[in-house]
Amino acid sequence: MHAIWRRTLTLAGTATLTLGVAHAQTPDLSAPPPIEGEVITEDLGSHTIRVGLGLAETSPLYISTQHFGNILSERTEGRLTVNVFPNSQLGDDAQMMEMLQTGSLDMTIPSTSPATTYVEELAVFDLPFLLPTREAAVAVLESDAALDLLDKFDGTGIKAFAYHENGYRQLTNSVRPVESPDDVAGLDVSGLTIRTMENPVQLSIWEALGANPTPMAFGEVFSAMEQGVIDGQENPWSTILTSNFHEVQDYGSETRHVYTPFIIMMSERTWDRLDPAYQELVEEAAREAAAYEIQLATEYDDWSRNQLEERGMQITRLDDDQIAAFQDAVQPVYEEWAPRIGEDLVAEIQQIVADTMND
Ligand code: TK8
Repeated sequence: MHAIWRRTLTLAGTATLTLGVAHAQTPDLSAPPPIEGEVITEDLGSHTIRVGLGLAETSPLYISTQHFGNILSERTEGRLTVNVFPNSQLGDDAQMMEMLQTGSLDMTIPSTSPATTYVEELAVFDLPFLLPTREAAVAVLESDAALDLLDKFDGTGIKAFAYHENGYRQLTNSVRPVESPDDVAGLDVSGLTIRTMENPVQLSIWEALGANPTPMAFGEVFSAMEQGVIDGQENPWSTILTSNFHEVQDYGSETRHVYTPFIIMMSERTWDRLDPAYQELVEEAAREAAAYEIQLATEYDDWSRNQLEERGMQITRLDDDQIAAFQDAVQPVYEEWAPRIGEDLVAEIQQIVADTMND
């Protein structure tokens, strides 16, 4: 194999050069499902729908959003088109949701965690170790309990359609290998400064683990790590890879401490401008894109971890006992937050999870 200069995946549109062997940009991904269903041949108006995303062009989220656009355009003979703006270039999750409210952006697909500003109960997804398997996670995302939370955006100026997968979050840092909560807290040395999403439950998790949690918008994380303002962050392997975090993070730990979803959503102002036939199509395409995204995210997950290792990140796998130590340490998060999120909702989700485990 020849060592060559190559362009790595880009962050926020800036190309960086690294010396290394050529790596595939994406895993062998499933092709998008065929676009089926009736084509609307009647001219019901033409619209360009602008979608802002936090993640890069190589992310499962971006690829599925392209598919969403292809569905809309093929099934309206090109009258509905979608323009996707990746890399937080239009703003971070919180800003883009505000832009939906004012109508200055048509669509975005934020994590549930910052969306708790609008629907508090979405914080159920921030509870650590709630969704232990992907099968359980998908069953929850498709459940009435979860779908009812999307209806609660009514009256906010935002219309929420479906859940995508963000995925199992893993810890990375630039200081030391982490095998236990003690490694996070540091004991004799200082605790790791960890960027968290802008969400109080996420903050509680990292406080419970003895870190110095620092809430921050996603788009600022790479440079904050590069400049040493923070030691680490947590995100799914695919995001860590497609955002080039391995360039500034030497250590990863497979903690799987939280599974967070994304929500595909539209400005109500845009929605109101669409003919009812187009509205129906948008909802259908959003659901199809969601199913495809979950499939892509699943395909990306272990592949990304392996790619990160190949690119030099030292990744610590944790056995069941080691995971249990993290679970014990974050128990106070449940005590503090389950009553505030709603004990009934938490119990309902836990029951759906239990049902999938007993099958
Ligand atoms: C991207 C974010 C991101 C999330 C985070 O817009 O903030 O860490 O996991 O992927 O939604």
